[in-house]
Amino acid sequence: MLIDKNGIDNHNSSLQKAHNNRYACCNADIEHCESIVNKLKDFQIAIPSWALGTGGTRFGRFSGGGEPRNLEEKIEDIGLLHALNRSSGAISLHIPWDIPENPKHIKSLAAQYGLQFDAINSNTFQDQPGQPFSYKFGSLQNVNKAIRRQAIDHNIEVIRHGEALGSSALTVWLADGSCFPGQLNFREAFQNTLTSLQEIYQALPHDWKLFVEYKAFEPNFYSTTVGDWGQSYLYASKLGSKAYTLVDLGHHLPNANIEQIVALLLMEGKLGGFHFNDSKYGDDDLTTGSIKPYQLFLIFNELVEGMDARGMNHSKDLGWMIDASHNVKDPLEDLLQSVEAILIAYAQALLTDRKALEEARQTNDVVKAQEILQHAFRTDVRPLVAEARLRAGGALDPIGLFRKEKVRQQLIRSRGTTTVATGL
Ligand SMILES: [Mn+2]
Repeated sequence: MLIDKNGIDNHNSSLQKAHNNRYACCNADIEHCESIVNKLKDFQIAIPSWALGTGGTRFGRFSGGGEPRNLEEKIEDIGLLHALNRSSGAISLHIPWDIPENPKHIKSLAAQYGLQFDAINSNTFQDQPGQPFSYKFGSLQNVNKAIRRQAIDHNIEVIRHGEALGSSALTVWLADGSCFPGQLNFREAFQNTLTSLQEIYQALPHDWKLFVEYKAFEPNFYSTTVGDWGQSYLYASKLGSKAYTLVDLGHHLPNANIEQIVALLLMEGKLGGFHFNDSKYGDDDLTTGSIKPYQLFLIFNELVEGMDARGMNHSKDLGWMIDASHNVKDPLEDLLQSVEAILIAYAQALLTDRKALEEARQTNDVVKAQEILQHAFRTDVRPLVAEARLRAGGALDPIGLFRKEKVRQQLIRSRGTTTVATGL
């Protein structure tokens, strides 16, 4: 392990005094500070196996070196993140990019780092070497039954890989759609997709969930067969109680009110999971909280309120995952930033005065409602997040320690400068 307990302890003691002062101020100022810290400590965000290398665009890819060369090294990298922040205790695999050849070994390796296996992801948006049929014109929606069959079988195979690792959810994201008007019969594409999903659903173990992820556009530019939350909700409702909608922040049209979508899906018991990222224009896959931190807070505000209304466990009852790509940053530093941004938004949502907000709403006091939300958003909760990390055995300043220990340089030394991790 490139970062050990000793290193973390030394790092923390050098920062402890300043941190204690900051935390004491928060504790004096914020009601229920301790209970917020405990909830932060429990909150875990899964890291996808495809986000540990440098991401590319269709124009180019600029690797920073030291990328993980196989699944074992990806697990090591996530173990490193988890050691630093104690909030990245799960990994989400993408098949076939990361097929666990020896699941027992992979499962025990992950356990050594305190990692569990989160939702597992299928891939019918790319053709794989040796695959008999192409997904050029869609997978589960395809007009050709044999192509649908191939895509269904792939998803069932993914479920079996997940079972062997202890996952309990399958995420299906389909690139299916059309690029030009007239290309597809929308109803037929929907029906084919539904029938295919029904077959996959039948193959789910009894305690599994199926997440249906939607996306407004790209790679298809005229229609997407699971294009928005309404369409995803339609599939999830028709499939049954184990099927849920998955919200990916970057998969909406510009300015969509994602917090409202979240509120309604939670109300209907159909929100299954979340993919975090941020965007300025479209599915930019930027670091969570880097562009619209207020939106992230408003989403968490609805998540906390909606989950509490249904008596749900914040840390366990929804699937939380980062789904981003890093084309100019060190992927590990970027992931540390994303997790931090998520925890900050969550902490701010937890300190929102819900009783006062409800009173303001009942009296149509719009000014007061805004004041309450923005008071929470403008509160510096970073000392609470750091305190939660400290109590869980993590580092007070994860990126600071990552840099001080020259982790990337060590990874480059052991893995080389030309390694390319599988993924996007
Ligand atoms: Mn996603």
